[in-house]
Amino acid sequence: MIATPESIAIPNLEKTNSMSQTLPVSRHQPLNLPRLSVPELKKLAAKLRIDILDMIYEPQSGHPGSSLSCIDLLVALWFSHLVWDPANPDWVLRDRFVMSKGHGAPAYYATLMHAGFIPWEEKNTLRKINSKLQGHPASKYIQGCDISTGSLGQGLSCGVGMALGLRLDYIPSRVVVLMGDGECQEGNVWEAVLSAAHHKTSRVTAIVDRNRLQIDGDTEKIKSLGEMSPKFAAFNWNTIEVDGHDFEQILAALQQADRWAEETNRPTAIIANTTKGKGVSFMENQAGWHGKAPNKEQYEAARAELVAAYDALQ
Ligand SMILES: Cc1ncc(C[n+]2csc(CCOP(=O)(O)OP(=O)(O)O)c2C)c(N)n1
Ligand SMILES: [Mg+2]
Repeated sequence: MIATPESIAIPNLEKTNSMSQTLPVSRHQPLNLPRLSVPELKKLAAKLRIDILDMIYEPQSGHPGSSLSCIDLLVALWFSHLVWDPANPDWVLRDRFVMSKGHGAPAYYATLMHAGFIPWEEKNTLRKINSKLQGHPASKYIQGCDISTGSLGQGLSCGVGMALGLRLDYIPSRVVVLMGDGECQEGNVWEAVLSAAHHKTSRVTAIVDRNRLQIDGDTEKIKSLGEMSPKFAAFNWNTIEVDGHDFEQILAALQQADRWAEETNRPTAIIANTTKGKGVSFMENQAGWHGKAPNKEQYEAARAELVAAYDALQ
């Protein structure tokens, strides 16, 4: 499936919102907003995987497993779904994005570098003193970043609050929140899930990076999350499960979330089944690579794999 501008659903502004208020604000899709086809998205994600590895190797610090797990989701979101203005990061009608799993910052920064919000010259400054690229995203320093994150469990509450604020201002923007699965063991997440359903914030979409690993191992052994879709459904959310590395599936789910936002009063949870460390064979499904930098030998081996995968897409 090739995503064209026409295929990108923007909430219907003529309709009423879930509080039965007429939405008077209209918005256009900025002309220079990058919208990539699926082959282009695949290639971009393969390229950004290399940038993530480089970024973490340089300071010998960061979260490779977590970043490689979610980069396909971020690329699909930013370059085929979210509406934003490359020339104006603060455009009031932009969609809002919350990187609730803030430790995946290298993936987020690589995405925002490609979006043009962070200069590529800053790539080698991750986690360095006085760098804007802190270990976790700080909205004060990062253009295109709507809220600082890193303390797990809080992002969905922020996203629901944003949606309520947007509604008060009659702004029809969508709010997308990306969470880790281990993060969903935080009680705050489920308070936010309740709030979103109660307040009928149907334009909120929560994506769970369901890689089944957290910092110390298997989520199911540490505190079982079980089947996540029925849990969200029981809280009155729409739910959909996808392969979080399959762009067709990710984009179809996001388009479904848009339809549901107009047709139902419920927010949507996308459970994205992913592989932690995706793309580097010795990092895949290994909790030990959650937050550890590779040494020189490991870096060279990992980079060779990622470059080969990128070249194969040429
Ligand atoms: C409130 C809070 N507690 C602990 C941490 C430390 N921490 C950082 S990442 C992480 C594990 C997260 O696992 P998961 O949500 O599954 O993320 P992913 O697998 O995508 O890395 C923990 C415990 C934190 N950032 N915030
Ligand atoms: Mg996880």
